[in-house]
Amino acid sequence: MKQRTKTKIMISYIAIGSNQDDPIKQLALAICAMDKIANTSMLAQSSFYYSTPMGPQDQPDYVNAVVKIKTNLLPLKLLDKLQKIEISQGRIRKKERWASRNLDLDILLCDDLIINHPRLTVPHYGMKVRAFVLYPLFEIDENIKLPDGSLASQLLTKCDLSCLTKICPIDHVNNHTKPITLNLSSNVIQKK
Ligand code: ROI
Repeated sequence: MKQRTKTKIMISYIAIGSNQDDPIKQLALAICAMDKIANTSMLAQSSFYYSTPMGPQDQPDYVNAVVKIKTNLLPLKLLDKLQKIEISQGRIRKKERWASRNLDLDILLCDDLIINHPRLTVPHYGMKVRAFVLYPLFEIDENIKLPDGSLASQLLTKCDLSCLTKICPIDHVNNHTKPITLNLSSNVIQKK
């Protein structure tokens, strides 16, 4: 395991998901809150996407996005900050696995680090097979690679993109009650 104990500037990608309590607002608030984390700055933000639930189907669709940040925080300190944001937005951890949630902030990548800690696994354990994570990541950086060398664009060719619908990036800020959608099912891993 590569470990980092001294602070240094690190690039990290965070996945955001919500399917409760006005998900678009949850994502927008979380991005504002992340932007305010000390020693951290927002470098890029993907569009927002509606995505059909992975796991139990008797729950609302999710809204997902990914952000790219630059931070001086160590990964576990960053995790603390993200969990604080989840709690401040009303997240209650349920016993049920894969239950609905009003906000999930998952660290996907921290530079090229591999972290196996009881509190944190990086790269995120599910990211290689989750279109709702890989596609927004690819939107931010179409050449992005995981520490094992796998390309997000390559991993995406094995994912079903029909579960994703892009929400117009401007609309999600101004008029999120009437999102304009773009069906991605015919998208052949090409950036629009
Ligand atoms: N499904 C989708 N589409 N998006 C998510 O963010 C998400 N998060 C989860 C589970 C329950 C696995 N399903 C999801 O934690």
